[in-house]
Amino acid sequence: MIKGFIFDLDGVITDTAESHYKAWKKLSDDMGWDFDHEVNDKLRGISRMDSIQVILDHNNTSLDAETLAKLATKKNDIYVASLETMTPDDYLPGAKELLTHLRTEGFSVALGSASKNAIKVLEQLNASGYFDVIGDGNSVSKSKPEPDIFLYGAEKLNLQPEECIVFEDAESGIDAAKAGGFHSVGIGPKERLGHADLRFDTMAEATLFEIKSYFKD
Ligand code: B16
Ligand code: MG
Repeated sequence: MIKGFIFDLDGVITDTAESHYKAWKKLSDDMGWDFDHEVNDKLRGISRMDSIQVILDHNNTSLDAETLAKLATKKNDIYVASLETMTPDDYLPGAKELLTHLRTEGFSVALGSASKNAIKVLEQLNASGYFDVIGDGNSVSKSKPEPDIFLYGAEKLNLQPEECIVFEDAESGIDAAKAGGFHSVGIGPKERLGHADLRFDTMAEATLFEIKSYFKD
């Protein structure tokens, strides 16, 4: 029986991919690295340090750990500054409606994001009240596709993985949900999320009615 929901943040509740893109692009331009939207799409759902490694690999470059950490911090400062303009109007269409519906129906709800800035994003959206548990990039050390962030959320909700549905926009996020024994809903195209149990192109289609119909016991 489904008792809980665990939501990814970026790409499910709100769309920060373009803000991440602009921050990585600025850093890449400063460093003389090649970076475009295709590379940015590979960063979906993966941690900040894994992201900078993907960009370096794309540029056949390597740097020492200290320099890498400094550059990742520089990118993060640009990204965090851009969050100041985010408002409660910036939910992805349908996300706020689903979260509200889950609250009304008494489901347990956790956040399971790779982002270390998740609390800031939730504050900007005024969304913290929708979540019983917040799991973010500071909660676990192994990031997606490892299942740790979702296992953390389920444990804090006092639920078993098979009692929870994970919502994800990233291929690595659905991999993580499956590795942990969770049900999964993918938000995005089939080419990326064809392995999710259930998939919608956008959150606007992900109504509680549709979800309950699919996951009924
Ligand atoms: P930060 P999610 C992920 O969030 C993003 O999709 C990914 O692009 C980003 O690199 C990662 O958070 C880390 O973010 O630099 O803010 O710690 O999709 O797991 O909610
Ligand atoms: Mg995401």
